[in-house]
Order: sequence, then structure tokens, then C-alpha cells
Amino acid sequence: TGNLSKEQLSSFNSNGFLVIESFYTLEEILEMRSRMVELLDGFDASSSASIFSTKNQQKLTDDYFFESAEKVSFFFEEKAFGDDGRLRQPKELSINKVGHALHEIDPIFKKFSSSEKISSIFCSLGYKRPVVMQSMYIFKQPGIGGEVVPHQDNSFLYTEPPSCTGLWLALEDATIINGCLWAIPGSHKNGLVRRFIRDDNGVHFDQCSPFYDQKEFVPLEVKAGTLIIIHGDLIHQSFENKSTTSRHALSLHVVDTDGYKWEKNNWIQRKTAPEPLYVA
Ligand code: AKG
Repeated sequence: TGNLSKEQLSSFNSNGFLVIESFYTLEEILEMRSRMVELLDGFDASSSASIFSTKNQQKLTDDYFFESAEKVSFFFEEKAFGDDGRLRQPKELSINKVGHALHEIDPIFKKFSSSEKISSIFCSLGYKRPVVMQSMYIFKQPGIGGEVVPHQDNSFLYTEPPSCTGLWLALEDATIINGCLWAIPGSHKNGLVRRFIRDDNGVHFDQCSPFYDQKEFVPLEVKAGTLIIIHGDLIHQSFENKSTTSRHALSLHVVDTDGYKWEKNNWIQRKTAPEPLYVA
């Protein structure tokens, strides 16, 4: 049995998300943020110019992106570069995210991504052999932090049948002003609308995005240390950060690997099999 109460499970089942305040202490949060300062310090910004965008997917078709599935890789904000091709701000204020195997490769992020508390959530949700398939340290930089368009996580991390759950941990306070998450409550009940497919030409969506009425989204404003559990079919998004404060978050995506098959046309194709959080 896991750590989620009956009330929490029933709220998760009806809304498609669950907010847990003070999941990690501010001390623990600081440990992750400090570790990221070190990782950024060691990153040579002239070594790569891979940009992450949720709109211009053709930019994602490079090997740097595919190989990041098993590495700690750095992706720039679309608006990080000036017309001269140079960074407009220092590198630590230009990165969109770091991913996608922080949880595996970095000892600090590994500790917080595979803790007893994390495992216990998946126990509560009935996972038999949960695997963290990707981790992202998301910066949502002041002034240039890009939007994340409405999506479902099962589109990107597809198993047959679908089993993705997202964990989104606030490493800083997230507000409407600095680009918090927004979600359509209950939207996970309508099923998966499209998939993000990898083939010989790169990656693409198999369908256009449906139109979403912005009035249906509710903001999830949370304090640093709060964890948001996100159902794989929940429609969620975040807007550009036009404020002067960043909005750091750690995002983990977990699938079940017992009774569920990882699709061969997902963008993540692992060379080495990832370790499960536990085997039930
Ligand atoms: C996800 O991790 O699935 C997200 O949608 C993150 C969006 C954000 O942090 O702005």
C-alpha cells in the first residue's frame, strides 16, 4: 500500500491531478537547485545550440535530442539568442531545460527521483513495475521562459495500454505571473487525442491539436516543495514567463512496464533498459 489517502486518490481520479504541499522540504529543494547551479557551471554553452520548443517540433529532430534520453543534456530557450546568434543573457538564464536522464545519471537528482516517497505514490496508484522514463529540470526563465502548449503526457510516453503519470515538483513558487501549470479538471476522462511519433524523418504528431477553450483551464499556483501528480491523459499547459522571476521545476514521467508495452515509435528508445523504482 502507498502513501496516498482515500481522499487523495478519489480527488486524483476525479480531477486528473493531485496537489501535495510540502512534499519535499525547502532544504531538499535547495539541494536540487544548488546541484543544478553546479551542472550549469560545468556546461560549455558553445558546445551545443539545441533549442527546445513545444511549437516548432522540427527543431527537435537532431541526435542531441534523441541521445538526451540517456544523458544530462542542455536545451536553450527559443528566445535565448539575438540576431547575431549569440546568447542575449548568461547561459544560466538561457536554458529552457536539462534532461532527460538526470534521475539516472546525477546522484542528487537520482536520490530525489527514486525516494521511498516517490515509489509509494506509484504503489498507491497500483503500478507493478514503475520506471522513470524521463526527468526534466525546467527553468521557465524570467522574460524568455517559453510556453508549453496544451498536451497530454501519454502522447510523448506511450505504452500499450497507456500508463504514464507525471510528477511535477515546484523548486520555486509557481504563480500565474511566472508561468505556473494550468489544467482542465477531469479532462483525463476523455482519452488520449494524439501521439508524438518518431520515425526515419524525425518526430511529428500524428494529428493536429484539438482546439481548447482557455476558460476551461484552472491555474495550479503552488509553493516551492509542492508536488503535482498528473494523469497521463490530463490536458495541461503553461504560458510564457514574462515576469522577472524564474519558475524552476523538476518533472518526472513514469510508466508501468509490467503488463504494458513501451512503443517502438516513442521518441525515447533506450540502449540500456532502465531500472524500475520497485517490482511488486
Ligand atoms: C510536463 O512536464 O508535462 C509539463 O507539462 C511541464 C510544463 C511546465 O513545467 O511548464
